[in-house]
Amino acid sequence: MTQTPLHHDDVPVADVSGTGLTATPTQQAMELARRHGPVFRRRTREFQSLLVSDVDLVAELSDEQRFAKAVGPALENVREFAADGLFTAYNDEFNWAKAHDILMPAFALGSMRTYHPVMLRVARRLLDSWDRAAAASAPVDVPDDMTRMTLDTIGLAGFGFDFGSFGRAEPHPFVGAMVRCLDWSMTRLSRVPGTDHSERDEAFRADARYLASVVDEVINTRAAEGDTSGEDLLGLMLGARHPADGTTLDAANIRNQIITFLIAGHETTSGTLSFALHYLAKNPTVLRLVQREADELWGDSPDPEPSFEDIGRLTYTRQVLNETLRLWPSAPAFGRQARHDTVLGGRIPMRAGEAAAVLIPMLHRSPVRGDNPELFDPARFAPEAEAARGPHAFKPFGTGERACIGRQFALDEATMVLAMLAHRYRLVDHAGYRLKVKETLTLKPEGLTLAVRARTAAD
Ligand code: MNH
Repeated sequence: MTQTPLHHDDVPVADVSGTGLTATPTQQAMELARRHGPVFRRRTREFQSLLVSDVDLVAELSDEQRFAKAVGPALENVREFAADGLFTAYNDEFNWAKAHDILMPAFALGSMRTYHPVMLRVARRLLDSWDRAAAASAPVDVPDDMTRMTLDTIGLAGFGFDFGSFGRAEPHPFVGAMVRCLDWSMTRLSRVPGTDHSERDEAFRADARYLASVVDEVINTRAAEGDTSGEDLLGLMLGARHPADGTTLDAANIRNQIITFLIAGHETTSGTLSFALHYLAKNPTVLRLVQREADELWGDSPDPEPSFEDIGRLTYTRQVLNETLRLWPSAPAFGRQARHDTVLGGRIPMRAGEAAAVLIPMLHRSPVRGDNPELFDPARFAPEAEAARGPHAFKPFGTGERACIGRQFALDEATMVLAMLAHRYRLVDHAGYRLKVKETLTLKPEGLTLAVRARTAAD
């Protein structure tokens, strides 16, 4: 998309064309926002972005009459391997509306109940693995294990495909290839013109081909079972006809959707759970409250059987996840573009098609949060307190009709797993971990390990 921004305004400009984007562009942008305020232009050598974290401006950008999703430079790169999948489709691409309509039923409230047994089964794989680590007094690699758990869950719940991640010494190779593809999409934004990137691009294409080969395996596994119908994501993709024209999704689009869901369906949930475990290990009082909530449901049963209804009862655990997503929204930005010429905040002219990016971590630290926005405090998400802040102060799942389709899926999965882990283990910050946020388009706590011990009556 070409942009011809107007400049007759007083928006501060942060020029980073000298240094370029760093390896942690979100945290770099957060620093720039601290310096330049809640709306500024970031200028690199190649492009310029309007970065917004002011609640009122975000409320305007969320107005679907005036703005729509923008597929910005980063998502343009992701399109190189996810093409017209739901996440990276352009608003006016027919396959977006078609796939959205066909796949929506899989995310209706009633469908969440059908995923519950699979989520529980995979959660138990995680507990078995942590039990073994506890018995051996070995620390656990938190982001790796959360990734094992969330990848197996979306694989089984969405596609009936078992990645078997807990039976592997290293995460499934899909994960490595995916992380490198995401990283390529991010670092491609900060390339110095004139330098040779053919080696990296070749490696990227090999990784993208590998992701596509995993998709073939997923489809062939279903075909071998002889039944391509069904209510899960893959069944809907292969079988469901669009009401408007009676056709199913085409083969190329199905592959793009499978790649999209295998990535979007696990990577961000894994980061969120990893950050949440970090905060629980650092905040014993909060951990205690999560444990109390779980104990009330499951007593001291060594192998509880959480019901689907239990998830709705884990309200404090949900607050912990919301507070985690406030501080480190694992998908940290989303783009919005003007539908027609307009003026943002009464002073920033935007041409039709011109885009702004919402810098979610800074929106979530805005002055409406009070004096100490850096403090981890799940009490902020007590229902009355959050309702008073209105709908635009908290946007970890984006906004509008292109908001996250998997939000309920992610929250159900994360809430149950977090409560089950807190119920069963004492989390020990054995290494005195200092939070370091790794960026590969999404965010994760780098190098987080914890020691886990079975809880005793005294805990
Ligand atoms: Mn999810 C879109 C964040 C879990 C599938 N997701 C988005 C967007 C954000 C987001 C932000 C909007 C991006 C944009 O406007 O450009 N998603 C998350 C977070 C979690 C998450 C923080 C977990 C925590 N997402 C999931 C899960 C799935 C999923 C789980 C699937 C099972 N997300 C999607 C898809 C889209 C999306 C698909 C694109 C929807 C669309 O544009 O129609």
